Amino acid sequence: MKIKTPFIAIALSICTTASAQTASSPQRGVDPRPPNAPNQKPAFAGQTRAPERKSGVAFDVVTVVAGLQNPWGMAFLPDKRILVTERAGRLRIVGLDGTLSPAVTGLPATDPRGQGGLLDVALDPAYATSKLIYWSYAEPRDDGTNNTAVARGRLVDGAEPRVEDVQVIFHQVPSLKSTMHYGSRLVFGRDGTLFITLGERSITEGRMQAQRLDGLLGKIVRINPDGTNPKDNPFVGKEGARPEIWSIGHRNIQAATLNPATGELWEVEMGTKGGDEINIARKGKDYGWPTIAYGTEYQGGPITGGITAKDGMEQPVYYWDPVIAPSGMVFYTGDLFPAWKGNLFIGGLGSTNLVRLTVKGDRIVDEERLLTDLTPKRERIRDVRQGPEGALYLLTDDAAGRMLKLVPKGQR
Ligand SMILES: [Ca+2]
Repeated sequence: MKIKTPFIAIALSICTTASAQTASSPQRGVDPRPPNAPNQKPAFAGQTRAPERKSGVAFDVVTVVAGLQNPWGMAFLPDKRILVTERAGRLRIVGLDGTLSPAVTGLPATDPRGQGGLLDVALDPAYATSKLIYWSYAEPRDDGTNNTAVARGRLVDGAEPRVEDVQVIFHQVPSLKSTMHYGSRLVFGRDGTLFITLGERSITEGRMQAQRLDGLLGKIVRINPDGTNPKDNPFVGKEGARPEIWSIGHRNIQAATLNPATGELWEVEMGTKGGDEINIARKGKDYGWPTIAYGTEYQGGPITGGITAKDGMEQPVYYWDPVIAPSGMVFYTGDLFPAWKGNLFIGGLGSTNLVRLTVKGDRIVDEERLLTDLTPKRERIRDVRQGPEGALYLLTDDAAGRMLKLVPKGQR
């Protein structure tokens, strides 16, 4: 692939000092595997296979706690203890000494089949006074269908923690018979509204609704913390459109975070075979799924009409072919790793590593893969967060999953 942009020139100059080998082949990218859709062309230079640049940062990987069953999301309490979800339906609190609390009681039942269960968790922006926490989950229905839902409740701390005054503030509609593509990262915007990233439930019936305004499959929604709809959402007042919708045409978004430089919502979504993509989720925009997409169907063959671009539909900032199967993302803003400031970190489930990207404005200029040799085995990375002290925290997705933290070498 021929890529010529001013960004590459910048990255190349960095590479020259960092690694002679990288500098000699700067357009190779970090993934040696061939693309699944070799005939597809990026919409702009640098949209895929950014040059590899090793940041050369020395760090230790510390196990914070082991024995978590498929942990999915985490949130830091003001006293630095950590809320962590286990997909089977448990919310627990990791103490400062690494001990795990019993399951927090009072949460509604979840549907833990397939990719479902208890998923993300977030603190209220005013948690210090409200004690409210929010969580997303696969919500079972009496007729055998299910949907993504979000609830909030007041955390009552102690030896037997519980939530009280629980309110379910969001239900994805329609419910479907599927155990996949729940999306469900929770991100508070700077204005205090809550973004919920959603999936299209994988089955054809759901996929074909991802660009429709009368349902919430394949959308990012934006709600007030009490479940009401912000009056400045893009489709409020439009006949036949759901007022919760922020953006449309998404596949399955398990990672999203605010860009600290702009306050905009960045997200990574699971694509098909060769089409994982980063987007900046902007108000009212259409991100194209399933009309446009990179990659191919997992069972083979083109997606929809096999096109990758169309007027009125947004191009991803970046895409991966082959895919990483992303989950969890954060822009690093801490002081423990000065060389990583402003970098975007994304967890790889399928790639079983941690992706580091250098971001310049709305573009990705280089890529690095970290934790390619996690022991005792290669582990799927489910979530990535920055701790209050500036360490990077990860969850590994396994029946015996772990919470890990990356700290500067020798500073554990
Ligand atoms: Ca897209």
